[in-house]
Amino acid sequence: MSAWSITTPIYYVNAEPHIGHTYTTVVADTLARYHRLAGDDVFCVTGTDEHGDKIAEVAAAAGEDPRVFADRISNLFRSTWQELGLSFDRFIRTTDPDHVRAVQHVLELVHAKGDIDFREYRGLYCVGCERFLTERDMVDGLCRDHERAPEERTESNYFFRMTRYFDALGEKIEREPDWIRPARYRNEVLAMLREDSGLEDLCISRPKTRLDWGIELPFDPDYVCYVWFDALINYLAALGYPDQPGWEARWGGVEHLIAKDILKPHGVFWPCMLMAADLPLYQHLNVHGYWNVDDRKISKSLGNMVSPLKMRDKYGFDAFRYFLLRDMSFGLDSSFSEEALVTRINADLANNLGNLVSRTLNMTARFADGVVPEPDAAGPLEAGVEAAAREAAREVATRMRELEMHRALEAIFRLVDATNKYLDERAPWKAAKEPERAGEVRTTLHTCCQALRSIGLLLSPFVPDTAAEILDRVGATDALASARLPDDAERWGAVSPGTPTRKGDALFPRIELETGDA
Ligand code: ME8
Repeated sequence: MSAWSITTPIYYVNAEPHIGHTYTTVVADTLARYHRLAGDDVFCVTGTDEHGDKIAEVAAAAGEDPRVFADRISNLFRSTWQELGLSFDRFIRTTDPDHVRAVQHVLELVHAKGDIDFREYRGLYCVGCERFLTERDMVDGLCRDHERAPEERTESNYFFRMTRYFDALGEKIEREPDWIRPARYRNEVLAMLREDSGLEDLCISRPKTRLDWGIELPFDPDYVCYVWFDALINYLAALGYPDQPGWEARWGGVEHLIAKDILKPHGVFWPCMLMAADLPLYQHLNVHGYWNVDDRKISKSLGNMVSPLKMRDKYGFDAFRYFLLRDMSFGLDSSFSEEALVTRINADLANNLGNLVSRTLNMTARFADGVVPEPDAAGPLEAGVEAAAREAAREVATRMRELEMHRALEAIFRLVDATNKYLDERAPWKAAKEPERAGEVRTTLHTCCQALRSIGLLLSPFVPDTAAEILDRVGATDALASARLPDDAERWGAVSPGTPTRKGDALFPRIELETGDA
């Protein structure tokens, strides 16, 4: 048994959950479900990131205390994931007392080691923004938002001497090519570490006179901690660092999931922080691409955020999560549209999978009194379906290790296709008309019931409710409780002859796309 601790980013409480957050959270949930079924020890973490300028500003704009504001949005994230059946072992908030303790603990360690020093910083400060501006914040020398010239100011701050770890980090990345994956992001991190990238030591404090919504530095009460230094430590705090039993074992198997937008803090700041605190590095950094909506970047002003609850209400959440997992190659960008969603649901779920389930169980009701029939000896066609189940189970195991969820689903649907094709070849609706072929009909339906059990087990991490329904209809309700993937999905003959089956309604009725929906 191996330990798998799966993390999502902790989301800022300045936006409501949308398709992007939902994707990472669904991937975490799918991996967690898969590894639980594979018998691994799984600990799954998500949460919210609540400190810093950004949150203080939106709270002020809403006329609310930042704590009250953060409570409200954090609860919205938590309840959304709960409503969608995405379950976590820990929902961590950066305002939780154990997180605050963990951050202060790391700050003390790194400070004691001599990796934090106090420096004067000189820069262009915008009074409207109450912060230092970067090149990107300015147009023609004026603040982009306030259209006024920033003033030159000097401020003293604490800096984390991160650059001294760059060589060690670069060596680690060279030594373990899939540590940051897929490879394109590993190469991006290597480029960040090169001297000409301009990446310097990290300013990790904000004077309270300017911002007090943050965690106080344990060695200087006039300052709070910079929000990224604070937020990254959630991954340790959520596992019980520094003093809860068992955190080390969990930390040993940490798989971080993020999108490419936050590669720098996770690929550079975080490993440097861990090295400075003399802690082991994470297992893998898994980086996915961006969802665009109707080929445009998601943004509040475009109003194209795509609410997961609305998608659930309209199409069912299994259909939506199937689309997310099937239509994005992990690592690359992908585009969402309702038209693409509906096309995918109709083709894969209504036609392919739905038809197989309804054909098998309708004919079992009609020709076998609704119970799994006793088969005759299996022939080459039956052996072909069994081999397809074996191949699917093994390929899913390989693909899940590589985080290629879309390929895992393709493999499962090859089994669905093979079973549909087998059913067409055997055509039990014709054979049933000839009494001397009764044995063949029984064998055919028996084989399809076994295949449905394998399909149900394999689909369970991806579309849990649908999979449970398929297993229930085929009389394998308890299969999930004791199943071990991948072996159990290969086990043929596990649904015994005589087991009652149930027809049920269409799993996924075909959807007609309303004009104007897309
Ligand atoms: O960055 N496509 O929080 P955040 C795919 N608090 N994924 C997307 C996405 C999109 N269009 N938009 C958002 C933060 N995401 C920090 C993280 S972690 C210590 C601190 C997902 O609310 C994706 O996982 O901006 C991305 O990395 C994350 O939301 C950013 O969430």
